[in-house]
Amino acid sequence: MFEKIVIANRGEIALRIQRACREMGIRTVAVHSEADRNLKHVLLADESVCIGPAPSAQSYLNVPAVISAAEVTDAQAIHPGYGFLSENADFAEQVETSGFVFIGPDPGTIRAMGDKVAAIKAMKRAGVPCVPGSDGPLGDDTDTNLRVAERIGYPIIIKAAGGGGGRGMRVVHTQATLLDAISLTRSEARAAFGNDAVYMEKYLENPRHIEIQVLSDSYGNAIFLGERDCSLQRRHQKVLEEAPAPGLTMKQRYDIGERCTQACRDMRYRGAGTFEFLYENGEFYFIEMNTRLQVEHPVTEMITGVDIVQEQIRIAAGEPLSLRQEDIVLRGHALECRINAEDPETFMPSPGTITTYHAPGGLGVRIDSHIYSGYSVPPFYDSMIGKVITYGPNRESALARMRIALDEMVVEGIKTNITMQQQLCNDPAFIAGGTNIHYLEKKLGL
Ligand code: MV4
Repeated sequence: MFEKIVIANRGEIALRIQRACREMGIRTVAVHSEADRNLKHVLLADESVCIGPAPSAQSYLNVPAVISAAEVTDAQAIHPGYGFLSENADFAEQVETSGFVFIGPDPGTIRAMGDKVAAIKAMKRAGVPCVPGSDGPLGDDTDTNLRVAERIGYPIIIKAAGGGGGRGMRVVHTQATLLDAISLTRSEARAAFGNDAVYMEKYLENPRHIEIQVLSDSYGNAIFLGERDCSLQRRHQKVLEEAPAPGLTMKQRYDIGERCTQACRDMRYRGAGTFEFLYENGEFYFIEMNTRLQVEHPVTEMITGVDIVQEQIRIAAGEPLSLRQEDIVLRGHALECRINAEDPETFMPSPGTITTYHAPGGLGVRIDSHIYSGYSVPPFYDSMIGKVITYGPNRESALARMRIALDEMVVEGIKTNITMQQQLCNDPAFIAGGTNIHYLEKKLGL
């Protein structure tokens, strides 16, 4: 096992990774920007290295600086967390050529899954159900493109192969606007991702977003840890997630889960991963794969009892999975509310000093947050300041505990979305369960 790991991230996830390392007896190196000297995990780290000025491009995205920190501290591995360099194949490659272990899949897999056309191709080959669409990237022949669209049937969505997470896509309702939409998406994709490959899919109008968590080792063992429903989102930012997804049957869950683990074996996938699906009328349609630890991983941890971060580290150290599929029991229900430093009216970031903080607690309440009274939320990074996760024997119980936890939570000095989360937890459609990806934006009047 590693003796020392560099945590190449900040905020709540850096603290989360540090806690996993501590439990495994691994020393931690916190790398941070000049604006982040007072981050909780930096203050708690065995060692810390300042890697550059506040802007991410000069610190958390500065590949040579992160690798140098591993060199000067004599660490063996680098955990990238989520965001920043976590899905950067070039970074993973440079980590490895510098003699360190990247805690994640191999660079080739990251690169392949970053190309959405290649990802879909790999999934089709492995028997994972995909959205009806073009077979690969679109060419320049207009007649062919019109024919492909005709076969799929309108509405259609054009997506950039280099996009993902809601970037580089356009919905087309009629044949009349198809060709312009392809050209526009292509030029935007060229400018944004340096890759003008685009593809076509049937546009699903009212799906839910359900994702499957997998763990896969270097020896061909792959397991799934159930699913998460992440349908509650605003502008492609998830707001509240839960596990399991309301209304799924065990058969549906195991059918799709086994497709995903088969795909992991086929791809020789290594590490933790997430298969993202749209779910509509009882069917799953693969859209993207994430090759990183995700923000919402705790809801899966709560219902499985598996520490996903520790498993990532064990897999990266070359250990075989200690769990078999039969060992995974999905028990109870978990919810996660993301807490953001933002204006509740405009959703604009609201950085500043937290003058008072009272964390909620009690049975089935987990707080993943780096904030403390007197901490200043810097304006340079994502506005998420923590996550309230509740667990209960069933959804009603987890929801009751979430309402109580949000009521108990006090964050003063900055604006937050806590009242929005409280309203959501009292919303009849959300209480009923199974709302689709458009529900929250409609409720908020967007
Ligand atoms: C779609 C779709 C409908 N049909 N693909 C948006 C983010 C990216 N991961 C894929 N996205 C979508 N792809 C087809 N064929 C609707 C969305 C979508 C969405 C998906 C998941 C969560 C929130 C969303 C919000 C708007 C659109």
